[in-house]
Amino acid sequence: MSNPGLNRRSFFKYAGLGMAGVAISSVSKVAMAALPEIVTSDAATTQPPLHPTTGRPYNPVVTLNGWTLPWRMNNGVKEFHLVAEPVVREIAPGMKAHLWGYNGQSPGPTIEVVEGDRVRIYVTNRLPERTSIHWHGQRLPNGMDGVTGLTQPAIEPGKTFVYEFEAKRPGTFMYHPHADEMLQMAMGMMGSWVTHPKDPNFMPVDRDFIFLLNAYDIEPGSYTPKTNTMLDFNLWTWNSRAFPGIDSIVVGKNDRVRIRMGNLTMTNHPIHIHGHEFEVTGTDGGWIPKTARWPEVTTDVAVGQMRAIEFIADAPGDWAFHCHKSHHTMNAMGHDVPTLIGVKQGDLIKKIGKLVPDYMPMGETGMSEMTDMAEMMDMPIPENTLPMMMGTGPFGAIDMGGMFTTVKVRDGLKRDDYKNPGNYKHPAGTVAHAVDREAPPIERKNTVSTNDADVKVRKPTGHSGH
Ligand SMILES: [Cu+2]
Repeated sequence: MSNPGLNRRSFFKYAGLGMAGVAISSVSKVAMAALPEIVTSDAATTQPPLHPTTGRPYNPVVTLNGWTLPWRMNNGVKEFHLVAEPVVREIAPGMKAHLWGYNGQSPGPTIEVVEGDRVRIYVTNRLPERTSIHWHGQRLPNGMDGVTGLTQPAIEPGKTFVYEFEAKRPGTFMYHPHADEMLQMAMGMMGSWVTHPKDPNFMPVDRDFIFLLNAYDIEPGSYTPKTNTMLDFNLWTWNSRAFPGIDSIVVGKNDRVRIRMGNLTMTNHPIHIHGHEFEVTGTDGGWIPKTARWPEVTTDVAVGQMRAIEFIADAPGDWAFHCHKSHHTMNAMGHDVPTLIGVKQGDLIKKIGKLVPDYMPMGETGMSEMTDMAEMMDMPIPENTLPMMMGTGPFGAIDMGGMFTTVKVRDGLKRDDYKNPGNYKHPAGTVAHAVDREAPPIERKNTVSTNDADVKVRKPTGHSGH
């Protein structure tokens, strides 16, 4: 492993340095050595794909703003070690959240195995309450399904459990607790799982991305999510990041691209791409035969679902890629604000100002002014809070937040080059621009008055030019 941002808090490391016998003297060496080392990451940026050096070959995925958990081979069994623990996650520059997650981050690391692998996962609980892990979508023995009380006793704080099963079905899955589930998932406990096909040439792609849709309700000025919120979340995130904190999806021109998305929020997300059409090629139930696919530019990902989409990235540019629910491309300040378009606030401000000295009018011409104000930095927003719309592009404010990023299609990228290539350079004459001409006066065909009850509507006469 040469990924930056990874730390090894391992017994083995200290033993190797001759420091054994200090902290571990009270624990049997045999018991300690039986557990795989714990690898953690504190990076909130996308880590390079982890190419397998042991076990069977496969084409690794890239976890958006995340990473893949290294494993060790033990007599032919792939062994992983997950630690459930409190973590600090940067949601976007300027805001950190106190979440629960796995191995230093929320979401936890992606687990990648190959169809037919024997997998053993140790789960250590460093939370203040009991937990378990459910392996969403997997074929496994009932007792490995991770439902506290139903299929296993809870993993109490300080305890380590082991799960073991064969990764039977190739596809995309998720993992999350099945103990105090509402609270633990609202705190960020979840991760992705990919079982690669035995045959690396089955449905090959050039770039393969994965992330989870999640959501938080963190009051402006605070750090910890409100865990009883059912629908009114104020941070809509991909892998616990909100735009502009979500990395771009960087792909080469003519690459076949797969994006796998799992939804562990409380509502559906219609995910939309610009400039391309895709097909849904997989769900958490398996891969979809070619004859059963159809073209789309938006696909709804319902709660508890995974969708894998695929497209040929043949159109160079910086293409928006986002949830189509407009409230989900907004950050914390975007809620509970009255619509004030067209409301002249001049006199009102003076009156309110006497009662509330800090009152700040907003929204008179729409909400874009919010972005401008935030950027001018003269707008007092609470500490640790993201303005509702952020992000700057080459042409000005992008007015977005939440579940939004860009697919950047570029010529001549090297394998494993996922660096942000900067802004797209548009060929001359291909950018929408202002015209220096007056718009003609509007000629109204129908008259509808909303000013009085006596509304007059003239019906079309059948020859008005349509
Ligand atoms: Cu959404």
